[in-house]
Amino acid sequence: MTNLSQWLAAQTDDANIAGVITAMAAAGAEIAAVLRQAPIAGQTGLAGATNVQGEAQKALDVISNDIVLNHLRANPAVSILVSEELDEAVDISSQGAVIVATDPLDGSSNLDVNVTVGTIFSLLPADGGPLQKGSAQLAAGYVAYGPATSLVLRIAGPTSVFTLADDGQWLLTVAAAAVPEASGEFAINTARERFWDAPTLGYVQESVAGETGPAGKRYNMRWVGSMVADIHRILMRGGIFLYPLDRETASKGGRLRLLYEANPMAWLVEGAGGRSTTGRQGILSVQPTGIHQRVPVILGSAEEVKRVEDWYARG
Ligand code: P6P
Repeated sequence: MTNLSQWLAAQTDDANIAGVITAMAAAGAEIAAVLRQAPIAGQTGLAGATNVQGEAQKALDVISNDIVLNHLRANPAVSILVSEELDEAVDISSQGAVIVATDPLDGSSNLDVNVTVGTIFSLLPADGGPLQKGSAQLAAGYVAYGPATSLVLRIAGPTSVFTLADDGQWLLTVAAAAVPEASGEFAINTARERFWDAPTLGYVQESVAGETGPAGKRYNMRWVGSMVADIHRILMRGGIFLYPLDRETASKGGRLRLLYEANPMAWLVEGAGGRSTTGRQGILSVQPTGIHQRVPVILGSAEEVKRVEDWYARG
């Protein structure tokens, strides 16, 4: 089976990109080992601090952030690190060619109940600074800490999936993920219905109406509450993920973060033939104004995302 270094050699001749991806993969393998033992080590609780988002930091949020930072500090290609867990961007090396934006442990509120969580990361060219559109990404990826530990990566070609072997190697298990254009599965937190705008409500009601409704087919609903878990399902079998702008999140611009959640996931999903939007524009075309900026996130099977865009286009 192809391993990560062989895949990287085939996908890019840029040693900086290959080096940073290798470092993030190593950080992911280290975090996976920590998570497997966390309940025994008593590390699933709170860290007693809050992050810039005002969210209570879990001990493992801080530990995961430190692991990522340690691996990146050892890598001369990295110029700046933007992390969900750090208020300000961290200067790593003035000679670095690559900016890394990361959510070191997304979905950590699920750790206490042993649900899949992940590390999400985005690579940007250093010369443009951290506030570049997602379309400028050099690469993106995530590590999903689930029944298997998966590393999903895309540079400029296919979105590929690796599985962490017992010997510590990342082995290629899906060479080119392909998000089915059509799907009968949507992922949204339906407890927020009272906050939804008309397009979101319209799309969900059409879907729930099933075979006799405008969509003309039956839908199922899945919501893990861990973005990496929901997106990995969509990458593997299709579906649509929605965390739309709603009346409660509007003042903040949305719930999920642009630089280290929306952009990398949009890069990966679009690389697999899926589609992404804020409802009003493609996620990768959003011009960031801040490193912790939030945006509405709708992405997945192209036909489903297009139906949501059509609802927004009706105004
Ligand atoms: P809600 C986890 O906190 C997260 O950032 C994403 O991983 C997940 O998709 C979302 O929030 C869940 O949000 O409102 O359903 O708890």
